[in-house]
Order: sequence, then structure tokens, then C-alpha cells
Amino acid sequence: MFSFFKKAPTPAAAEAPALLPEGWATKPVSAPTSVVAEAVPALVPAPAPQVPAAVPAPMPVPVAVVAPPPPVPEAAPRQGWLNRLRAGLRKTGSSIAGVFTGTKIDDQLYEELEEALLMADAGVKATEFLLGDLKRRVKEARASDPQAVRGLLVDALAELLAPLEKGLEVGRFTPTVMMVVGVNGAGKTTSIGKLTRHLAESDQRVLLAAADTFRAAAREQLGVWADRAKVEIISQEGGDPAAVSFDAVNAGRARGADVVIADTAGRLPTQLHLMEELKKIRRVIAKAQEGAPHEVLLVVDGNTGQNALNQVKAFDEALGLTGLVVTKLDGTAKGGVLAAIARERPVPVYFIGVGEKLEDLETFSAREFARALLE
Ligand SMILES: Nc1nc2c(ncn2[C@@H]2O[C@H](COP(=O)(O)OP(=O)(O)O)[C@@H](O)[C@H]2O)c(=O)[nH]1
Ligand SMILES: [Mg+2]
Repeated sequence: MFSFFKKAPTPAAAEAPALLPEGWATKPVSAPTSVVAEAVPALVPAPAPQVPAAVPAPMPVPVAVVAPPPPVPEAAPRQGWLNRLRAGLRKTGSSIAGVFTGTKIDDQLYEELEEALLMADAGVKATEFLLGDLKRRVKEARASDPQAVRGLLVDALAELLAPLEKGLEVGRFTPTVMMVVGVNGAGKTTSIGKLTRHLAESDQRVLLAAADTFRAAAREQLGVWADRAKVEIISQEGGDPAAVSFDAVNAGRARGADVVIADTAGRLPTQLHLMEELKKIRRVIAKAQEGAPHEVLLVVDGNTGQNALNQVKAFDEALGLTGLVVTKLDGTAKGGVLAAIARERPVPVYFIGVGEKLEDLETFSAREFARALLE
């Protein structure tokens, strides 16, 4: 198993290093520079003895006590994911890759590339940036073969997307409170369900808040995920979403939950009264726990391209987003939207989804994404 999220060492966690599942990287809170490096530790199991400060024993702790490294590298599950990601992005990628099938690097190649990037919903700003950056790289590398240009585009895209790479962190606050927002059908409830499963399987105590109180079906859907992951859920028939969230955070504190996740009803950012309702939920959560919510996550449907970028901007302005989950990158021709987000509103992408199954939601790696798209 690789890290689906990171666990910040709290005083309590520091006393119990043996509970860390294998492959987990603990990260001092004051070292944000290591975030990118740790974002995708799947292929490199975290070196187990990196928690010496957390071990009070005077004797060096044997590696096996903290985190026995698996005998087989963890490449296999990640490889499966990479194949699904590549397949999911084929529609977007093939039209871009098609630009490099000729024999010459000329104006026509760059024009076709511009068109392909725009068609992939990378947006005008990111497209211009990528073209400029690519031309510079081609000159520097003295590339003469279009396939070499494609390789340089992978580098340019990976660098553009790198600021979006950030792992979700839990453990710094007890509980860590997350609020999940987005338009209808984006994949909020499904993504919460998947995240909950990962957290619960890593011995995190999760409490869910069914703050999508409009539809009974929405509560039931979250309830099914709660049952599957064997976690508690706070739900109220027809209740006020802010009140449900308030109760859930209080219950989470009282019951010693590690993570509280509030699922909210879908809404368009243009529905101003509904956006006000989200702001109220946010304020009320802060009343239940100072400093909460620690994460405000927007779930966007990657299939909606530039629309997704508009949602990121609008929800960010209303709520101050801390992270994104980009779903439905399977079968989309608009996967370029991540480049647009990186250039125009770089909110970190915690997870990307390429399907409805648990294993179809994964951590985001810029280089992995660029390679899956273009190679
Ligand atoms: N193809 C695909 N479907 C997804 C993905 N994520 C969620 N879905 C589906 O999208 C639909 C709406 O998801 P839901 O979580 O109910 O959306 P919500 O309204 O935002 O809570 C469901 O049928 C999900 O199974 C994804 O990454 N790929
Ligand atoms: Mg929902």
C-alpha cells in the first residue's frame, strides 16, 4: 500500500509510532518543502527509521517495529493505476500526441499543438505558456525530431503542474475537519466514500456528516459508504446542513475522531443563496472547533473542462479552497483543464479519479499525469 494521505505527527501520534502502517511517511509539520517529494511515495516505500524523534526509547528501534518494508516493491498497484490513468486520458492525449507524428519541427507543428491544447481545454493562458516554454526547451536541447519535442512537452507540462502536487495531511488537528463542496453529480459523495475507506483502513477514526440534507437519497448514499467503511455518520432528516455539520464536529471532538468529513449538497456557484448557505456551514463549523474546517475541498468533474476551472475560481472566492478532487478523467477529451487550473488558479489537487471503483481514486503526481497524457 502507498500513502493515500500523509499523517502529521501529533504529540499523541508521536508516542505510538508502531501504529504507523507500512509505507507511511511521517512529516514534520514545519517541513513543507518535502511535500512534493512525498506526494507519490508509491514506488519508493518511505524509509522506516525516519521517526527517531518520535521514539522515546533510548535504544535504536529496530526497523521491523516501526514499519517493516514489504519484500516486494510497491510498484505493482501503482502500475495498475498508471495504466487506468493512461487509458482514461487517451482521448485527450491522442490528439496532442498526433501533432508529433510528422518529420519536421516547424510553425505548422506549433500551430497544430496550440489547437490541440485548446481543444483539450488547457485554456489560452496555459496554452500560450506551454508553447513559449516548449520553444525555449527545443532551442536549448537543439531538438530536431518531433518525438523529442513531445518528450520536452512532457517536461514542460510536468513543471507547470508541479505546484498542484500536494498530499492531504491528517493528524495535525484532532479532529481534522473537512468540508466537501461542488456542483451536483461531480462525485463528492463517491470521493468522500473512497477517502473514508482509505482513512479507516489506515486506522483513522472517521466521522461523516450528511450535510446534504435536501435529498433522502443523498443521506442514504453516504450511509452506504459509512457502513462499508464501518464508520459513524451524523445524519438528520430534513435538518439544517449547518446544524448537522455543527453536531458532527462536536460529536467528533467528544468521541475522539481523527477526521470529520462533511458532505454537502451540490450547487452551482451562480446560485448565490446556496453559496451563502455554504459560507454559513463554514462559519458554524468554526464555532464548533476553532480553526476548522481545516480543509475545504472542491470536487470537480474533469469532463467539464473550462467549466471546472470556472468552478474552482468561484468556489475559491466564496470559501477559500484548500484542495481539489478532480474526478471522471476517464474517457474525457478535456483533461487539459489541469494545466488551466495550474496556470490560472493553482489550488492543490489532492486526488484524481478515473472511475467509480475504490482504486480509481488516487493521489496526483504532475509527472505521472504528464506522462500518462503524452507518452
Ligand atoms: N466515470 C466516473 N464516474 C465517477 C467518478 N467519480 C464519481 N463518479 C460517478 O458520478 C456519479 C455522481 O457521483 P456522486 O458522488 O453521487 O456525486 P455528488 O452529487 O457530487 O455527490 C456517480 O454515479 C459516481 O459513481 C469517476 O472518477 N469516474
Ligand atoms: Mg452527493
